[in-house]
Amino acid sequence: QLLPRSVSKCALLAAICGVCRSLQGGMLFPTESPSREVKDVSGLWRFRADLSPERNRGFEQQWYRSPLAQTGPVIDMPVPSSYNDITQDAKIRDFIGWVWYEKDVWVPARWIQDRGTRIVLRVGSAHYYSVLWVNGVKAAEHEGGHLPFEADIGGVLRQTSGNQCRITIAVNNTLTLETLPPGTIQYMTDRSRYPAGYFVQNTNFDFFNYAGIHRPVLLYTTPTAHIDDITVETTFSDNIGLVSFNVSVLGSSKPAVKVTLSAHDGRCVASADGIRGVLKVTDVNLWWPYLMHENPAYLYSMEVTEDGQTDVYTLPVGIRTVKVTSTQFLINNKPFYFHGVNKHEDADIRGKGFDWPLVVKDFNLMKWMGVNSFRTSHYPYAEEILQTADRHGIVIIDECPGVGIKDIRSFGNVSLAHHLTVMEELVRRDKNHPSVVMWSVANEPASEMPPAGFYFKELVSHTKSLDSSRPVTYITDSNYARDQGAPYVDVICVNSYLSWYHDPGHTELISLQLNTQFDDWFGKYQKPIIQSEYGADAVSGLHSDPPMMFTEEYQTTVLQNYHNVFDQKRKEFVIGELIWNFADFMTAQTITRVVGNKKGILTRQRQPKAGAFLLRERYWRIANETGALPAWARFFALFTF
Ligand code: BDP
Repeated sequence: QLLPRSVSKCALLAAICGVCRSLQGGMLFPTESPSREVKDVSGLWRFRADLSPERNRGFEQQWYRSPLAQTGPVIDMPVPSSYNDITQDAKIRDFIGWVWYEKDVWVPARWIQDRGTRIVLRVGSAHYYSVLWVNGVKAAEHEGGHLPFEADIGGVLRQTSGNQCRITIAVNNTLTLETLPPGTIQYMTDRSRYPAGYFVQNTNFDFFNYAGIHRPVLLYTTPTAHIDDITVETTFSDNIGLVSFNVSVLGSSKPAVKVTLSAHDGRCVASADGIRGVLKVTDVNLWWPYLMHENPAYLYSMEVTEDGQTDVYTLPVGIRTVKVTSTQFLINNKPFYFHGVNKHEDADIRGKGFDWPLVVKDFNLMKWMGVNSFRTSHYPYAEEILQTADRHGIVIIDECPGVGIKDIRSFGNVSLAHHLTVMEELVRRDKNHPSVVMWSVANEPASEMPPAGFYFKELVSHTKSLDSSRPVTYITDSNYARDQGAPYVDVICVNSYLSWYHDPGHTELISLQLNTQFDDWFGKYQKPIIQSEYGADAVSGLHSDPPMMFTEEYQTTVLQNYHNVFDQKRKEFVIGELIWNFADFMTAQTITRVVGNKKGILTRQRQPKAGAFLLRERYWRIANETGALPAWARFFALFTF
């Protein structure tokens, strides 16, 4: 059974139950506190790919029932990591179907003995469809590759074992017309060219479909009466900050909640009792983006306690507002210009596996380049990345995995129902991050097709009903002139590849064509525009003058031509520019990709190409023009460039 049967069953159920049902429960990031413990069970796991023709032997033989090594040969597999690039075996790199992970962990005895302790197993993300067992008992099932899922496993543990716990996770990377992103499995039936049972996975997106357990696996505890979710929304008036909060408590019929907000120095600046209310902060320190203020990224600490310290959860809170006019994007009522990048979760060996050295290096590079924002193209990134952005003041456009929706069959009700669920999961996870200023519901869908209008109306309005404090967009391909979704979004985000996919080699046309692009979109919709992708491939070290495609000189020439137009249009209604891409990244093998996409201004190993220096100079200059740079940075910008 190549396709997880339950994928279509779940999606169908969701469609029947109506597209606007809400997810149960919260998804607070597991943190330690006086009432909570966290145990990271990432590391080395046992691994086995199900290479049987139908990919279903693991289920037929119930590999979750006994130690995986007893079912057949297992290999070491690091978690978190994609499994694709870990071995020397192309069959594992290109594998499609179920793979099995297993690990034995010790659960502290006191967790098991204390019946007042809830024990939760949480998977940061696994791509694409996951089934989770604990000691052979099914504990959870989850569809979707970039968002967390968890299971309360206290009951199973108390029934089945002592303190040893065998965790088994089966993960299937098969994509269907109804998954996000969509894909199709194609069986090749010409026996003169393909052996029996031969199939390939087709997709419409331009990055490698890395798979496996991509983010940390954690065990954590809460008391049974516990804080399940917290929602904060912030605003301010003059020097008073307002933080409205809503706390949901489970396992207690009469929750007694106390909320306190502390400043950096630990001083309590506001407090309140009750599950909802508004905290008033005098002389507020607002959360400002990097390079926009002397003291960016100010975070308060909000401590929520339930019933006299029974449960305690601490949430970082940045107080800021976001607004959109027909020509501007305002953060704290001041115009904000996105000078940023598009990224991927992608690196050598680990693929899409979460990796702190890579995260910190990327933030250092972004700050070095004067980047004030990025878009999580084309799926939600790890929560640790969002937390880092909160702490550094890097602004985020938070994108869901709605990429490559090109087939008309992917605009049906089953797809829509799943897409709405994914938006619910995304907003539930990321709603409290001050860095997140906009939701992106899709990238370059075939928005000219008639069903797209209804589809995007539903998606945008549902996202707004989940979170009214942030604008919503989707990323449109400049080719889709007859766009059906644009009327519903707040900000128009346009991708275009002038002198690359159109008129290749003719950089002299960029100015004319880009002006036309902007004037057409603004003329039609009167909404602010972000150039959400532009760029050109450059193989690092390849040179030619006059510039030729694929050289570093060509990439910088394309950038310069775009920049000249941006500099005119940002005086009018263009509110941002995001280069495609921050770094080179892996793709499927095709005749248009030379070991991956080379539109990075950095190599995949994060070394700068000429374009990175060009962009660095530009971004610091733009930041300096705003006049809001901290003194050290103004000095730096003046004398460096
Ligand atoms: C854009 C896509 C992006 C691709 C890029 C490219 O949004 O995912 O990687 O084209 O072709 O249209 O480089």
